[in-house]
Amino acid sequence: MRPPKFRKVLVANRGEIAVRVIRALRELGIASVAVYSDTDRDSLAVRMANEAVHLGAAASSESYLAIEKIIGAAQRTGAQAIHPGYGFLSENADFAEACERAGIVFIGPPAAAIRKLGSKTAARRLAIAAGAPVVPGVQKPVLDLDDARHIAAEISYPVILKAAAGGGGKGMRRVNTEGELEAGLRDASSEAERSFKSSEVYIEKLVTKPRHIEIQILGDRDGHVIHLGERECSLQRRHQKVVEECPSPVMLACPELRHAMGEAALRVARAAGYYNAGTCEFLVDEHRNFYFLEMNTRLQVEHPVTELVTGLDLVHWQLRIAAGESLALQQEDIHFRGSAIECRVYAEDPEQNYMPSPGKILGLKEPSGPGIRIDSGVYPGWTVPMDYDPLLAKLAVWAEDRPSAIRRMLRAVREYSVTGIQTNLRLFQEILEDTHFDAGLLHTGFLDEMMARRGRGEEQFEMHDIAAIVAAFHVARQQPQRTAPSAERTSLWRSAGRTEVMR
Ligand code: MV4
Repeated sequence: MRPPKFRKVLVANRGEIAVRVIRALRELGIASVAVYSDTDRDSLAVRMANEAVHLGAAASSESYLAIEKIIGAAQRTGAQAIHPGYGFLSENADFAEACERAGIVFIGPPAAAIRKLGSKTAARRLAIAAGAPVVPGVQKPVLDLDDARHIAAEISYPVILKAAAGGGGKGMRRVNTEGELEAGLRDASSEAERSFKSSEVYIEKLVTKPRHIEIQILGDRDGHVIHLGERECSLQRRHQKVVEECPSPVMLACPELRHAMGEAALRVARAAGYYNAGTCEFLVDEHRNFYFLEMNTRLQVEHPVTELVTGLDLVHWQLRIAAGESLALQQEDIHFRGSAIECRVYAEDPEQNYMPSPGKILGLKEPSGPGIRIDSGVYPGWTVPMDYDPLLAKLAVWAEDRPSAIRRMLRAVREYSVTGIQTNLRLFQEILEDTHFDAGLLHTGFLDEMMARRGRGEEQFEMHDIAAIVAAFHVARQQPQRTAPSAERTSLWRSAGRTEVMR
């Protein structure tokens, strides 16, 4: 293999993904530079990197989102490239362009593709032009209630209202009948305004009980693009993925669906002039019709399940493509073997409606043995900060088939022990022992239904709860020795008539 073009790469991220990228750099003989905020001074990534540069205060705006600080760190350390990980600046076209202007390689897609695919409406138009199926709907924002009535009648109920300026479920409302439309439009618009500073919403046909299945894409700068199969990501809580797996159980019953979705994803990627790693998200209905939702222009959290089943190292390929190498893989070279499942281990308190549970990790016992992979960003004695997403680690397993993978994951979860903070580990045991999960009967409402079956529906917060939580934050903020949760990390919002504290 040709020697790497990069001698040194800066990792512009934190936690488990920073450790993951540093490990890939070590294997390729490339020096690593970590960047860190005040609260991450003793982080595992800082300990493992060859060099580390302090960015500033815990607030992301002062650290992991501070474009000029990060580029300055790369210039001062002589890094030839920057890996953005996921989240933070990983899908920020301005950052990608700032890197290129500074003569630093952005390890990801071209800024033009990030910009093109970053707008949901532009991505939908691009997908339609590329011949990828999209959900029936009208992408232009509704003008008023009459316009909404007309569009919804044309699409036919049930419909879904979505915020034009953002995603992730905020500003989304299901409307079953015309009688519900006025209230739905009012609620969706006001939440869209609060969340995205734009009250514009548009209407789509509701896909009932959909699966959320995504296709991994890998392309080089010469326009050669392949897909690496699918990931089943339907197990989500409040639009946060919890358990992912590869292959999707639905593909085992319908392998031609993988080919059709893979081809659609490739058409979107080619139309966008895409290269490096990316992911096309789809909804799949109960009749196995699939609909393009959006394309994520970054490496995903859940990439390990694809790596386990294909045997490829996606971060290695990202680095090689960014260094100008051609993708020496053809579609026929991609084979899928066995089954992989990933559980995202969060510092969350199941007794407090999965509120973040920061604090010092007193004890840590991680599972091991055949087919176990742990991508962790923590160690015993590390204090999980309240400033960022509380992901501790990803536990992934591989086995010859899905039933074996479920058994192996159950064994691994039972071996996993974290003391000093609360975690969501017990939730995985419930999921893995659930007969509907075992049968592969997955859809985006699965976890809500499973919890309802177990008599533990999502708790609702009353406004007096909110007042108590806000007061607690205020008190915490007054304590000199503690940093209160940063505003950008935790926000309260109303959704579908209930109020939840959301990360
Ligand atoms: C939908 C849908 C059903 N029908 N669109 C949620 C956030 C954004 N990614 C799109 N989402 C959805 N769009 C139509 N026409 C259901 C969802 C949805 C969802 C999608 C993927 C993963 C989890 C989800 C949880 C709730 C709703």
